[in-house]
Amino acid sequence: MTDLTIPSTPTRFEPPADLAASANVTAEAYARAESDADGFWAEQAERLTWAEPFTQVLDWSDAPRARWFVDGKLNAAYNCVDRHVEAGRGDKVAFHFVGEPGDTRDITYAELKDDVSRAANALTSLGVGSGDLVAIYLPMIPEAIVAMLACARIGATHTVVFGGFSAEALASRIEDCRAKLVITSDGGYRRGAPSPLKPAVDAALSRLGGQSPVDHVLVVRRTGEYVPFDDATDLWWHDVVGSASPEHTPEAFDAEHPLYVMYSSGTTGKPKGILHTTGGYLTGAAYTHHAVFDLKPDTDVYWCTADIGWVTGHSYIVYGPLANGVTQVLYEGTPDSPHRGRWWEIIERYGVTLFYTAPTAIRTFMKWGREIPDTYDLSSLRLLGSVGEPINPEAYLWYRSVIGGDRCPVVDTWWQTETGQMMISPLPGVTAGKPGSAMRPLPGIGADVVDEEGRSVPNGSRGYLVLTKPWPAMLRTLWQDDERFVETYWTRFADLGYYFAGDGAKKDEDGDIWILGRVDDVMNVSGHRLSTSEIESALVSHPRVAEAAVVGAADETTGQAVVAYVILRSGDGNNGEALTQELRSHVAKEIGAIAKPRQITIVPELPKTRSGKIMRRLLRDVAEGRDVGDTTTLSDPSVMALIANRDTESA
Ligand code: 6R9
Repeated sequence: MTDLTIPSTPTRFEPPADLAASANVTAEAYARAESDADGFWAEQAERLTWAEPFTQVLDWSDAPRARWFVDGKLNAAYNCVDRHVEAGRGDKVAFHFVGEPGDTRDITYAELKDDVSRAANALTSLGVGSGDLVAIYLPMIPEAIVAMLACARIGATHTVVFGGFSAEALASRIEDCRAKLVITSDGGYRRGAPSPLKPAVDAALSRLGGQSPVDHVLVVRRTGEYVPFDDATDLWWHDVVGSASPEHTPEAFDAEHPLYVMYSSGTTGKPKGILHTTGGYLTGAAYTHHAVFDLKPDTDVYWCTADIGWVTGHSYIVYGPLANGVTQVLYEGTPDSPHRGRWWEIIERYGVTLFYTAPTAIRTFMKWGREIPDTYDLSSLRLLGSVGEPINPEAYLWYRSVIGGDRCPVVDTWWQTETGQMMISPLPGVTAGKPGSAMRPLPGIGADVVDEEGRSVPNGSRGYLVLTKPWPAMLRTLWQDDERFVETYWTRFADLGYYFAGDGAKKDEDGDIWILGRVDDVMNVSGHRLSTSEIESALVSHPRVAEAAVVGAADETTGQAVVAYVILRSGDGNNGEALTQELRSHVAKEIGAIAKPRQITIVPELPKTRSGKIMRRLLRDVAEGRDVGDTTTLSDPSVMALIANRDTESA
């Protein structure tokens, strides 16, 4: 986690007067939701268009398995697209798409409706229907959103796999969810060059061989580069979708119909398939997007820089913003292609008013220097959001001042793939924000910081972050692993019925919440969740590695960085730089480039307790350059001296 030092008297920034005066949500919302939670959430659900009304807000009788908006029926794609067209807003731009090479495309809601309808018809013609799983492995191009909405429209459940993940990671996800169809592209543009995607799908399918559940691969042409094509399975998107009819009548699905599965790193090597359903999820995403960004759909231009391969892209590029009918920017590439002012140039060009990004990006821009954003006109901005990891006060202050011109409030939004929607965040028209604090649970949300026994800690103390009541966008279960769902989130404080978030937090003297980072073996690298054991498994799958221990060490730019300690199998061969490079590439191949260790140190032994548990805490001390703390529980305390030695050699 970022080394977050909580100042004793934090600075506070009052909401701008004009924003407060016309804010979508005022302080009353907290009391309203507190006194009548069902009524409050029913009101939020009315933002959506229901084909059949719900008869009950929440059925919690089988807790922790929730049913929200019981008996209600709706279509998520209709809510995100058609109803805006029917309301006469078809000409409104849904997306200003900016490709990395500089190509741009404006897509109106009417065009989006036609595209989604064509894709829905195409999927149906490929035999995909309600209850089927579709894997989406695409760059940040409009077709990614069209594909997600087309699935939702026909009741197929999508699982978007981040384009940076490797063939191995893709194969395990396809296998776990038994996807019938994979939607991919020849590639996308990254750092000024085409970067292929389809070959990873081919490799994943050949790895699965006869076990592969996939009937077809639908390929979007983006880069025009050559791709091997297997006529038995592969189809071009422009052929199949391009020739399909733009007429499609959406069917209404139950509020609890599975909308998507998003795989996320857990504390074991096997990623968790987090399941989100339709009515509650869409309500939670749409309400928080409206409340936390103070969204004025007629005038705002919104830009969330997340990738649709992560939950932030699902809730705050696709479902929340489209349900709210806003105009947004969609950008394909990296912040430094072709130059380091690319993002600010886009904000200036499209007059972006609401901007949502991650602390790791902000820290990178800080390193590049304020001279870069200073040359652009960023005066259209009126609100800035942060997500993915704790934002250290320095980054917050820089963001607020350099990007926000000291005029825009910063909303630091804490939430997770599991929560589906923002949970702890300032309300921009109400809260006097403190740099570094996510502040308070949003209206209708119950969150607390508790001790080992689940008792609320007094102000000024640290503890575990818990969620104390159900919320509409909560995960419903883990895909085909309900037992792990209960075990992971609901067992630790079972008597109290609390959801265990896996984060440590502190309540300051005013009772405001500061998130301190994960308390489990999950790392946060540039806002991406990675599991230590997943990377360890990748390392030990290399023939030269006998054992590996991975820790997340504080890193100035990425929040945490992957640092690995490896014991080699005996035998000859190179043990030096060439081998560590090879191991780094091996991890990239097994999981993806984001999981590549920053540093690998080859050690003779790992620090273990007498019961054989690796003491990662000690390795983290070494990785972060601290004196090693208490080693008395080690079975052999002398190993730390050996490791510390190796670490200085390799540094
Ligand atoms: C949305 C998302 C969830 C984990 C979460 C926490 C960290 C996210 C944060 C934050 C401090 C914030 N996290 N937002 N920590 N302040 N505003 O990132 O989902 O990828 O599932 O990660 O990220 O540790 O538990 P996900």
